[in-house]
Amino acid sequence: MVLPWRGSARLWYALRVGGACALALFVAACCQPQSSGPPGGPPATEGEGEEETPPETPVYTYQVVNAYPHDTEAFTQGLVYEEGLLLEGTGLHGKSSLRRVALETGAVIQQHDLEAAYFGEGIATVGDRIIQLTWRENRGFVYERASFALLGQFQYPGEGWGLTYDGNRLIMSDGTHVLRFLDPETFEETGSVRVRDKDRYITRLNELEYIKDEVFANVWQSDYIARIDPATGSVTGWINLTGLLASHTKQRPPDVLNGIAYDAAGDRLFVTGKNWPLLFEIRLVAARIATPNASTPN
Ligand SMILES: [Ca+2]
Repeated sequence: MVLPWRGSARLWYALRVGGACALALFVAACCQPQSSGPPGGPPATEGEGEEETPPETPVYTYQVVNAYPHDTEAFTQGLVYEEGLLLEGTGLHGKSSLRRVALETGAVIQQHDLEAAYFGEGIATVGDRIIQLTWRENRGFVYERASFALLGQFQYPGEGWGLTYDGNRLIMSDGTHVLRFLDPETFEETGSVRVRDKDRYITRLNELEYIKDEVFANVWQSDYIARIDPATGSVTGWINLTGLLASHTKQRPPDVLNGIAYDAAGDRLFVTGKNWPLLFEIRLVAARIATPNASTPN
């Protein structure tokens, strides 16, 4: 089943989004940091007068609580925790899949392969359904959660990167600094926010996870996760995951960090990377925050 899409609405939408993206890319290019830090990482703050420097955005580091095997054939693009298991969406043409994976062994319990024409991206669960985006095919897939049976498809303009669900809305990234909100039944866009840290737009937002009223977002080609207030788009904190894989293996990361999942009942946070041999449960540590006396780890 392909959900109906109104042609005129699509054209209007494409024009609106296209124009907005062009402007956004121009603005984002103007706002890129001029000095230190990886792409998308915390902004440099040097060079300003002490009295005029705004409070720094908190930066968290991590403690590794557990490390679990992860399939190095999995080009991780979407990750969701599900009662002792993980749901994982993988990418690359000809290798894209939807999987159900045992957390502790990394064993693939169930798998649905996408046709080679599709490059799988973010996934999210909505009740008894799983939604999966594709990169540049403008196509989303809807599966029955238990069986992975394909229930339907939908279309959207622009690229598909990350996806998560806040209980009411799907939240989608597309490689820019914009998060879109989608109706989980019709997949129509219902709003959007532009993500910024102070006066700097944060682009390349990738895999997403909704955690306690915040959106956590991998920033592509960086070791950072942005913590975002979805009401405003403001980055409220950064998680610096530098050295995460190296802390357990001598292997160089085969590709970038990507994949965030949250066990709400157990308050456990999981992260991994594309083709990584390990998936980690981590605990956040407040490493550097604006107030010197408030550095207690949480
Ligand atoms: Ca996720």
